[in-house]
Amino acid sequence: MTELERKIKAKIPGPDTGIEVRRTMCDICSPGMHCGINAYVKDGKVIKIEGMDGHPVNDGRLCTKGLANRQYIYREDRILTPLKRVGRRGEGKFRPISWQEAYAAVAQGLNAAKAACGAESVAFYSGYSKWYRQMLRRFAYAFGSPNYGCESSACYTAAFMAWKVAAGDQANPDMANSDLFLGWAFNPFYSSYMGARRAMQLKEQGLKFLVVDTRRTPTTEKLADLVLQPRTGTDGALAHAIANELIRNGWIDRPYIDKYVYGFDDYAAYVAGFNESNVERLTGVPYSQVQAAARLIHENPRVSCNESSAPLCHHRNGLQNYRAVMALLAITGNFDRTGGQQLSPHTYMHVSCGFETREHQFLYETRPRNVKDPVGAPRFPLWNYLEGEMQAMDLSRQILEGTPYPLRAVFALGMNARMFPDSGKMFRALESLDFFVDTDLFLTDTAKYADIVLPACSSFERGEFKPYGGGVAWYTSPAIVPLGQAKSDVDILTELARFMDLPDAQLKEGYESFIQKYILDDYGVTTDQLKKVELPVKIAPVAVHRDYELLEKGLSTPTGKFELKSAIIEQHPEWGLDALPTYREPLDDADPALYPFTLTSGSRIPNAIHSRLHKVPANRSLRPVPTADMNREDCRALGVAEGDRITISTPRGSVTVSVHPTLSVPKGLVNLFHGYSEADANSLMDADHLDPYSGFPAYRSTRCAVKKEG
Ligand SMILES: Nc1nc2c(c(=O)[nH]1)N[C@H]1C(S)=C(S)[C@@H](COP(=O)(O)OP(=O)(O)OC[C@H]3O[C@@H](n4cnc5c(=O)[nH]c(N)nc54)[C@H](O)[C@@H]3O)O[C@H]1N2
Ligand SMILES: Nc1nc2c(c(=O)[nH]1)N[C@H]1C(S)=C(S)[C@@H](COP(=O)(O)OP(=O)(O)OC[C@H]3O[C@@H](n4cnc5c(=O)[nH]c(N)nc54)[C@H](O)[C@@H]3O)O[C@H]1N2
Ligand SMILES: [Mo]
Repeated sequence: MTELERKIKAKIPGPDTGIEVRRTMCDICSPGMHCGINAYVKDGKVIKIEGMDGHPVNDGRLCTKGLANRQYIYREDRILTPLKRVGRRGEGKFRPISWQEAYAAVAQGLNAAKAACGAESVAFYSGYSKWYRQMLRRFAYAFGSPNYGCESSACYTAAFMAWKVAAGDQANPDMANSDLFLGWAFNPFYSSYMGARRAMQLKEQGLKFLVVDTRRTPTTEKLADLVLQPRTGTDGALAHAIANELIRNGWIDRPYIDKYVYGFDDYAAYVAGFNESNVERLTGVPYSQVQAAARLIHENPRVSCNESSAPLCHHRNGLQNYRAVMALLAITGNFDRTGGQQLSPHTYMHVSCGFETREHQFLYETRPRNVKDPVGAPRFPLWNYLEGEMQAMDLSRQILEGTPYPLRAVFALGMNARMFPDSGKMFRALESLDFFVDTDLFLTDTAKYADIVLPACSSFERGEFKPYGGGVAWYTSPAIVPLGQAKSDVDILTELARFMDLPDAQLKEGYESFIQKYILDDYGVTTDQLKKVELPVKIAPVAVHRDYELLEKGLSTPTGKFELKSAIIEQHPEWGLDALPTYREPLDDADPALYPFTLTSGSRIPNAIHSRLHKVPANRSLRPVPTADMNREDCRALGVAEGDRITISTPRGSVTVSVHPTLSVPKGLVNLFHGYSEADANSLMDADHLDPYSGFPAYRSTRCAVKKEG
């Protein structure tokens, strides 16, 4: 081997090897992360990746998912051209067509639905990806439809709504200055590796952790000073019992409550009903542990809690449960305070950037007036009041039933029918549409139902604006040209808006113009400047927190106070919702004699995210077979051992998976990961087992039966 060959084999960059290091980022997980990546490119192909030193999120590190990027972007089922369906829906028979043909077919399909049933009969939907969502929403509005909606109908928004109800806007923990962190449904070791790292560092510096989880996890073992392990979805009852104990002992901040909190007396009277007489029966947690938790809160002056985007709220009582947890902060004077919970609104695409933007203006200035209410509005009035976009958990019902008005076409970016509760119902709904377009990197099972499939490109193949917390941002450049004829989602939306001549000049100017005019102009920065930076740079000053300043000024709640009792809900008795964070049992009405177990599905695993990484060989090899965790005693009673096959069933259907006997789940609970197509957890869920406050599905509390296979 020559010296040059050796250098090429070692992937050493340089003019002689023709290997160049280009800067890009991973967008496989949440927008709060999006780690920096050095992509080693030779002959237009990514041959190696590594974490980027100095990047504000990952500083040289990458997780199991980030390290998968090379295999992910070159997955075998990447779509390389626009496709037109030639077989039955779902069959997967397509023929390649040109972009011009594709745009013409999409324009015709969407306009035909509009002509027949009105613009509102077309729904615009986004899956988990978020970076293009402003453009998609504006596209929907330019088309004349109120029906923009997304995966956030099942992720994060319920928690966001709970904060809006209580405090007027999103609040985050000032963890670095806390004495005690309420890690309520908190396991960053699997869902946010950098979050876990930060938590470990803070623990070393003395931060205490009260961890509340239905399972034993790395967090309960490595971080917790005290662990409470309630039955799934009973967190509201548990939090109320802790509150009652705090109130009884006088361990509350009375002057703070008198000044800044609304509804305390009614709340105190309500939580008095959660006490030593019933809490163990309701939650499974012994009262002595409730007392220990209250004491821990009392002994630690500065307390904050995690944002729970999913597990706390994936129950039919989820939003109320989260309100019950945040109430603990309010009665101990820990809201709007250093080391407590601080208001930190999302200012750009679900990220609390710490600086103001005019994203909101871009999103709403063209919202059509005098149109019908979006999907889900009648069923989820609080959602509609606070969010004003479609609650997509009502999408399959409305498509199939046609009430209150028909939905005939769906234009989707990255739709995964398997993320919806009762995914079978969503597939039936897609089958019944007049017209369905899906845009994805891969020919997914959902895309196979589409009339037209458009090929999107990955974060390595596009440029995008990316701000991070702390007022820093950059604008990435493509590390490689898009595979085949794939395009970036925002270019697809812009070109289609132009093709259809939608009445929105700004939309037709494209994404970069939006970023320049609505985000960067206010700070005197240009997209070109941000494309040249090596690492995200500071573009805006970050507001400094001053204790109780916002409470003194008045929050944007109707009373200006932190509301334990929601004035918005009080003002709308017709919604049939409770103003106090009342508690109700989480489980569905299936017969416990037939369905004696409880299914919780979706606790994160480190190697995968939703539907994305199961087809990536390296990640798949880490967990090749869909598996459910069950308590060892339950396994013994069923006569099953490690790797045996079990069938989990509900009134909707059944899936067969391997079993993993463990002590990490309590007796009676079955823990199943979602996202596998061959064992679809959501085929077991009930599309109507939803939280009436948020519309969120009860992925984490569904009755089920388990039987041993042959
Ligand atoms: N049982 C159960 N179900 C759940 C949950 C649970 O806990 N339990 N969690 C819920 C939560 S919190 C979430 S966030 C959702 C996950 O939401 P999903 O939307 O199911 O998420 P993904 O499968 O990651 O992504 C959807 C699609 O987007 C495609 N995609 C990736 N990148 C791009 C891109 O740049 N452009 C385009 N156009 N497409 C792209 C992917 O290939 C994939 O097909 O699942 C929910 N479903
Ligand atoms: N590796 C990986 N990382 C991810 C994702 C992924 O799919 N894979 N998804 C991303 C997305 S979209 C989201 S929304 C976040 C979610 O992030 P997290 O909220 O951290 O995720 P989970 O692992 O679902 O839940 C955390 C813990 O809550 C516990 N839990 C479940 N139900 C209950 C309950 O009723 N009460 C209590 N007290 N605890 C409960 C679980 O046992 C789990 O240990 O993760 C993000 N990060
Ligand atoms: Mo999520």
